[in-house]
Amino acid sequence: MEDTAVRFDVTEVSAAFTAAFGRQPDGVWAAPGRVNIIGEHTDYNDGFVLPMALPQGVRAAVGRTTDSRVRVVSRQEPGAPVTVGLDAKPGAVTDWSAYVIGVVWSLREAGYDVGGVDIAVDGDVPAGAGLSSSAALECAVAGALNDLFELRIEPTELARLAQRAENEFVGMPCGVMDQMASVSCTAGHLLFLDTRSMATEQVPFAPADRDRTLLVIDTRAPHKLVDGEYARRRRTCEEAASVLGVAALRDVSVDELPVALSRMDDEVQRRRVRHVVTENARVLEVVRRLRDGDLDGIGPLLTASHVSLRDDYEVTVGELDTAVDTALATGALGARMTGGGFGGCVIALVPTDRADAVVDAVRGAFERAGYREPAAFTAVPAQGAHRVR
Ligand code: GAF
Repeated sequence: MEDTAVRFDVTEVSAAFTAAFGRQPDGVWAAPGRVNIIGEHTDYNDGFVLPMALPQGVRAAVGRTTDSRVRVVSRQEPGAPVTVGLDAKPGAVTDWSAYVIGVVWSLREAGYDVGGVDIAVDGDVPAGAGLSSSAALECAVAGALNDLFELRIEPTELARLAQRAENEFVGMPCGVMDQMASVSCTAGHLLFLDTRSMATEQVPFAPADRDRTLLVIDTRAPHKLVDGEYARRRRTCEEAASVLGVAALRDVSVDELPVALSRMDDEVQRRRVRHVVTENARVLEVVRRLRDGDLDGIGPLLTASHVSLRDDYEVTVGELDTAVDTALATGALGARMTGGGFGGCVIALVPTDRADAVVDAVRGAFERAGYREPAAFTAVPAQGAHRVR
């Protein structure tokens, strides 16, 4: 299994800044990627989520300038700096730099006085793995601008502004979970977030103390049609809420579900609603069990979440289902896909002495199925966005 030590080495991102812009940065900021323990496709339904920050993340070396340009380089995208004016609008750039320039746009749109900046970024969140590399990028930059321009934006508002960058500048209609996880998670905890009230609770999570391991298995399945499918599901949920006469699907309880389903004619819509309503209930139950110290008791809820995402929300692919089934057959207490789906990662809660066997079994099953070789690591809840230097 891969080593999971925190690798926020700022030397390389600072060197990339100096190579591109010929001076030292004013500082370096970091923001993590995340895995979501449970609460999938609930955030844009005003529901509940329970993510944790990963040690992997993005570093941003940033320096103020006296002109009115934004210049951006990335260690993962060699080439000349992407350069735009401070007044760049959505559509001005459409590549990776949109996640960075979009944050400058979003803060300025909200009336914050962000001036010219040079930005170098570096990251070690595997891209396309559903571990929120984009939110990490947005939040590292947002944190840097907040500090450098002394904007005094509160964490929740900063997450909202990063989300707006992704929604309106990048064009991905995501919810707020990933940005909140990147900004507000703390080491050793899961972040229980109510995406309607934006209330948060830090839930202690230390599986190693109970001889348990939270494995993240990256299926490396190629993402296909992700954004279109995501947007379609979001739209279906909004239409269903409107049919039911509620502000969001969060307003439907499990007890009310049979009646709600009987009021919808469309079978696809019914399945999507069933997922969201039962998933919200599962998040609350997982939090309750964790507060009671019943770590193993969350296993069946994780697995039920996967089944719901597979059968009702229809966002899994063969690789995700194979990884979950194999992990469970090899002794996992619970397993599920995590993130938006259509590829990406699976999490599995396993007795620590079974962790290697689970990873080996998944590797074997993938080989037999002709899938790409998966990658795996142990997830330990890490710190949210912060200034490194
Ligand atoms: C993606 C989105 F960005 C999140 O907002 C969330 O909806 C998630 O998919 C599914 O739970 O990561």
